[in-house]
Amino acid sequence: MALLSFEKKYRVRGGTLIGGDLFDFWVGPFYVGFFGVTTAFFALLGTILILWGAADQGTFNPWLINIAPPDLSYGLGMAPLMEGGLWQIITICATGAFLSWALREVEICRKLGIGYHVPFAFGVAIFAYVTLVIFRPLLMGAWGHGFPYGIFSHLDWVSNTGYAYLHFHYNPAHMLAVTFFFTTTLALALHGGLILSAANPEKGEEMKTPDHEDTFFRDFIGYSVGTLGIHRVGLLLALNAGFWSAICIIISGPVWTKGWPEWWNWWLELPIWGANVGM
Ligand code: 07D
Ligand code: 07D
Ligand code: U10
Repeated sequence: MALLSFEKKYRVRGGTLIGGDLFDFWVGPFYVGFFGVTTAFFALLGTILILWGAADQGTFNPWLINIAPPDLSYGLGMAPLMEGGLWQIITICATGAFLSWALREVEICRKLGIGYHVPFAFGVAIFAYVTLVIFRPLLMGAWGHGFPYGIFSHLDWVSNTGYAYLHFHYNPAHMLAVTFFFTTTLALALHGGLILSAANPEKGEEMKTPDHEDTFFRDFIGYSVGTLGIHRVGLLLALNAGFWSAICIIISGPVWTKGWPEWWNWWLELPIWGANVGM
């Protein structure tokens, strides 16, 4: 069914989580709903506050805008607006906007009668963000541990935080997350490549079937995970990438305060190496 006629058929009321019929309408291509309104509210307010912070900072250069969290000395209290208070309110707006966006996805899934896989996946990204700016600062006792909102300044935070643990690559959960990110791109390249190779043939040639796709991988590596299965694998890989990212940062500080290379001493200290240890 063509997209436009399908939209006409499915654009009926119902499926909302909250607000009943009140916001159950579309603006152009966008479904609104209660959570569309809350998204717009939080996104607009957050953006205005970023612009206010930028004006106070004296630059509207997008690369240089920097909204910093409060100094560590404010602990878990509120800071004055221009000393981190803006960052605190923007964090509330961002979290509110991301959660609203996820719930709007849920309402659209309910309207369509499809599963909640997409909002669940976005939930993992939100979990990583909330871990960085709420859970970890809470566990470490100061909002100042959150990352600053700025394109380059947030990179400085990542680098500084990494070196605070001497060599972040030795963080075992970071290793898992990086491996999942790399594997996700491998899987997507294989999947995109395979589908295009079979479903988008040269002019004049016939489109091939899923049997061809299965057979390619059976011939190649002895096994095909199947046409539905590859989407399960892809989702699982991507969700794990985000999940282990959240784990790798929540354990840096709240659980492990020394350099990450030192964590690996447990391996050297296993009682199986005999007397030659360290030689
Ligand atoms: C392609 C979907 C579109 C999204 C885009 C991002 C903004 C920010 C804000 C001026 C894949 C839109 C950007 C709305 C404007 C102001 C104040 C998604 C796509 C195009 N980062 N990060 C970037 C965010 C963190 C890191 C780019 C956000 C952590 C590194 C962009 C968050 C850590 C590098 C950006 C966030 C970290 C980047 C491209 C939130 C660990 C880069 C992003 C809310 C996760 C790369 C200059 C992209 C870069 C980059 C946005 C968090 C590390 C500006 C919104 C603290 C090492 N990050 N980031 O394509 O070029 O994502 O930086 O958590 O090298 Mg970052
Ligand atoms: C947090 C983004 C959430 C986004 C949301 C939506 C909008 C709307 C609107 C476009 C999690 C935002 C949407 C704003 C936009 C429109 C219209 C995603 C988030 C909710 N690292 N490292 C990671 C690698 C090193 C360090 C993660 C690699 C060094 C620290 C990932 C390398 C040191 C932290 C990763 C490498 C170091 C990380 C990031 C290589 C620095 C983190 C992905 C090859 C010296 C961060 C939760 C992520 C983390 C993180 C990869 C190197 C430090 C696994 C490949 C050795 C301090 N690193 N890293 O988390 O885990 O995405 O954050 O060297 O905090 Mg690392
Ligand atoms: C997949 C797939 C598949 C497909 C697919 C796809 C995955 C098998 C069948 C999808 C994939 C693609 C299309 C490929 C490309 C995608 C990516 C590379 C991912 C990254 C995407 C982007 C970078 C695009 C991001 C764009 C967005 C998020 C749209 C921006 C929209 C808005 C700002 C409007 C937001 C809507 C809201 C809030 C809902 C409510 C609407 C209203 C209230 C109306 C408008 C609002 C107002 C009047 C108030 C003003 C406030 C605003 C606008 C708030 C925002 C504030 C700002 C400052 C901007 O597997 O099949 O094919 O296609």
